[in-house]
Amino acid sequence: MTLYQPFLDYAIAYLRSRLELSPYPIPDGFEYKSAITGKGKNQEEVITTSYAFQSPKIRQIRAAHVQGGQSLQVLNFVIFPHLNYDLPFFGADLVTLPGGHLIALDMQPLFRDDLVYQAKYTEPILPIFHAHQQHLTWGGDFPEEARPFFSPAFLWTRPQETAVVETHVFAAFKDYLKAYLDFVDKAESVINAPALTAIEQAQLRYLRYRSEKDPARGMFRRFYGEEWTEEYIHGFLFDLERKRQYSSPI
Ligand code: DBV
Repeated sequence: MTLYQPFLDYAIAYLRSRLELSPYPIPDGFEYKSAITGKGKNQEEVITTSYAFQSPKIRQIRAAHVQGGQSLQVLNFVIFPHLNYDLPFFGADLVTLPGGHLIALDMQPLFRDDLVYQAKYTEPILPIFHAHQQHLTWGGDFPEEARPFFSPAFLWTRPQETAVVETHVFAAFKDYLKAYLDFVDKAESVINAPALTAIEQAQLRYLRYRSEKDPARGMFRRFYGEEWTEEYIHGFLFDLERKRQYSSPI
């Protein structure tokens, strides 16, 4: 069992227990991808598997799971609500590289500096954030331009010990996911036209940032080539712009 498999299994089972999940299409060639990296004795198979679901309020729930041996494990898990809800994104980037673990967990806000929005979607999370932050201390610098996309409850940490990932990070992941689904339960459809436009603009801003700055781009290109990588990023991981072309404007 690899490091993040229990996170993935838990998340899918828990989502099933609380949402009416149906499959979300994964384009051909992305459900399973494998490559061999390294030379000689250091050869290692790197497998990337993808999972995707949708529900009445959620446009896309998707996970990318990269398994490449002890020093290369990644679970990137994002929930994208439908554009008629003001829900934040659930964002988890759980990364293990030769240099160590890097953990990002947040309810990523549509409107970072809007105090009414913060009261609705950040304040309820703060007790959970503070409880976990005692074990998961601030991970230090991260790209300044990414700031607008994270909430004040952004759990960002670089644990030294794998045991910390298995215990404290897993506990935080579960608590954030539960809190997120509590928000989903309560969310009511937005019908006001200016509010809908603002949501769409915020979703596109987030999506464009993440697809342009995907920190995994270099890794994926090395393993699977440029063409596969760009199609994976724009056609699956961050696919809103593609999907929008085929649906009528809300
Ligand atoms: N990150 C992704 C996807 C990944 C992925 C889809 C499927 O968005 C993996 C894989 N993240 C991944 C890898 C690294 C990071 C790092 C492999 C290490 C890159 C490297 O060191 O080579 C949060 N992820 C990071 C970093 C941050 C995040 C802040 C450090 C980047 C740096 O220091 O430059 N999550 C990430 C992020 C946003 C987010 C930037 C922005 C909104 O939600």
